[in-house]
Amino acid sequence: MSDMGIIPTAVKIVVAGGFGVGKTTMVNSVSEIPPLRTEEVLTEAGVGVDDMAGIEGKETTTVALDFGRITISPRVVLYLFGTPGQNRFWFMWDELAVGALGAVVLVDTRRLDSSFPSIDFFENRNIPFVVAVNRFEGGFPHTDAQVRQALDLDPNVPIVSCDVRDRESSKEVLIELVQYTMDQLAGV
Ligand SMILES: Nc1nc2c(ncn2[C@@H]2O[C@H](COP(=O)(O)OP(=O)(O)OP(=O)(O)O)[C@@H](O)[C@H]2O)c(=O)[nH]1
Ligand SMILES: [Mg+2]
Repeated sequence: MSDMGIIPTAVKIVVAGGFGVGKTTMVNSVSEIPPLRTEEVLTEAGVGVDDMAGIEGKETTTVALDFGRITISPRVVLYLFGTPGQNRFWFMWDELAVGALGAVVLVDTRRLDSSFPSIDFFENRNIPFVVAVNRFEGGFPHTDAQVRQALDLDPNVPIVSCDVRDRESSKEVLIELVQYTMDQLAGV
């Protein structure tokens, strides 16, 4: 076997979802390098523009991107790009998605609708994605079938439950995504 065999494969993954669903938290919890965050304090200027229902304690928002890295096996390194969640920054998304192999769409069951645009985005671009339900306290205990129906997901799109503040939990989501993406590429 040549030495080339141990060079890890760099894979670009997008972490998406609506405003305040936990994208930045996920990239931060799993990254093995100090994550790049581009957050600004939510100010009075956002009142009436940013929908804060359910996330009243939130103080900052991503204005450009989150960036992190995680090695999930000796051969595979994931480069994570977290998107901004607010509508007024959606112009960034096309740029962030270039070359992405797959995506995580995070959802908060209290505000499922905020993640609809993310699902459309990846469906339209044929980028494989998994839906990760972030377990906020006070979230509704939906079954996977209910989430699938509410989000009108294809039967094969994986749904996983997670706590994005927990490194192992976030890592499991990424492993599920890589597995699913590989299956899609192999035409399974
Ligand atoms: N209770 C609880 N709080 C969480 C959880 N995940 C994230 N949070 C908190 O929820 C808030 C939103 O998290 P962020 O990671 O900033 O969300 P985001 O999706 O990056 O937000 P934008 O960039 O503004 O779209 C933060 O205050 C987190 O600490 C969770 O699973 N449970
Ligand atoms: Mg963010």
